Amino acid sequence: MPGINYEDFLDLEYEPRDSELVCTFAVEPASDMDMADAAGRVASESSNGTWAELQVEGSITDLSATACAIDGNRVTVAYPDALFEDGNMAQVLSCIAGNILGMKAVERIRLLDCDWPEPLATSFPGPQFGTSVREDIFDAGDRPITATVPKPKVGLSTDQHAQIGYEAWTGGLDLLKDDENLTDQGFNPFADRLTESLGQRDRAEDETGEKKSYLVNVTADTRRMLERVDMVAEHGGEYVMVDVVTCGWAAVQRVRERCEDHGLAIHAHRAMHAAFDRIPDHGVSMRVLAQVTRLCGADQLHTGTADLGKLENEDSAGINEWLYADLHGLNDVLPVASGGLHPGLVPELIDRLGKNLCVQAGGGVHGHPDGTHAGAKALRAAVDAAAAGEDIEDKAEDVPELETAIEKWGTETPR
Ligand code: CAP
Ligand code: MG
Repeated sequence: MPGINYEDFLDLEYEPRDSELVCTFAVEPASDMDMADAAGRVASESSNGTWAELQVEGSITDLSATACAIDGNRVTVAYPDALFEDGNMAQVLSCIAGNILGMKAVERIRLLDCDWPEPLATSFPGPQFGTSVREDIFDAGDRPITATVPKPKVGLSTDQHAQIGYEAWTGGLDLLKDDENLTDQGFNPFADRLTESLGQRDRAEDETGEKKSYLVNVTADTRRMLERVDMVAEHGGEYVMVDVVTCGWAAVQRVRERCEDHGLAIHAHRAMHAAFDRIPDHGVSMRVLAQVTRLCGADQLHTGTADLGKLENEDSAGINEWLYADLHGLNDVLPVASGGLHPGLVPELIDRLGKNLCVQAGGGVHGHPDGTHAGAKALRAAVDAAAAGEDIEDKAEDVPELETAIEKWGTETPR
């Protein structure tokens, strides 16, 4: 039984077993500590160690994690499978991203990456649909699907919101998404917004002959979320939107279960992720947050714009690659690029991130000089052109709405 001797948790010759969860951390030890000592403490505090030498008798299962590699500031820790409860993301995170983030033994520590072993990964459901939503729901062929989020974020009445949806859908966009601040407030109640927006969706589908869908924000406490998921199914929706970081993954797991009962897809928004991942040498990387979101079962997830948009993003392309890659047979996840996008940025976006994507723009649609409908036409035309390898400036000769968008925002990529 390991006690206060942190060396018990350090073995640089140790080869992790296939069944172990292997995590990579960036560690900056406290000023009075060397890296080996800090690494041992990370493995100790995140498995079965504590600060005191214990006087506990009896046979106790050895659940020690092992700090098994140190490379510069990178520390690899292997966690035995028995440490984890199957299918319990809250418990997994309490181990690998819990107390260690606040330990005095480290000045800074960041959970960079996890290698999920089969037994633990497959104890989670993963996405129901993943990238197949592009085909299964929209028949989008080889282009990215498109989405918009009404602006202003909050304050539009239900009628205005649904009307904006109609204009966006008939302008050519696939998805209308609620903004993260909009759930069930007096100025735009959830139930009314759901039914009115789906009514406008049906109208837009009839007029365009294209499939359209609505990402209604169900985020709340778990009980309310499940009621809202049921309502979406009852009224013929295909999707729900959940803000996965603010509501927590335990709640996402319940939503995933209920969505499977109804065959609904989950769109994961990630507000508050930057509280974990923005400081580069501390916290939890977006890559790991994306891994956790995939395991818990979201079908699509915001992963940033590869630096083209308004927000700081951590390696969108690398995260997206991970979301597409095989994970012990679990479905993949469709990445959503959003935040400060407009039609002029679409070719570079597709160049950086590929076409297996959802391209979303709020301001870049509703800020079009001729309004939402024109903005939607411009975005869809830019996506169609870029996906087909055509120059969007050539396309703009046939699509005046795109020409106006390019005149307004240009095609320059920000530094
Ligand atoms: C986009 C957005 C999303 C951000 C979140 C917004 O609107 O709706 O919340 O995309 O960031 O309110 O900013 P704009 P991320 O198109 O008007 O910027 O996708 O990186 O999680
Ligand atoms: Mg938003």
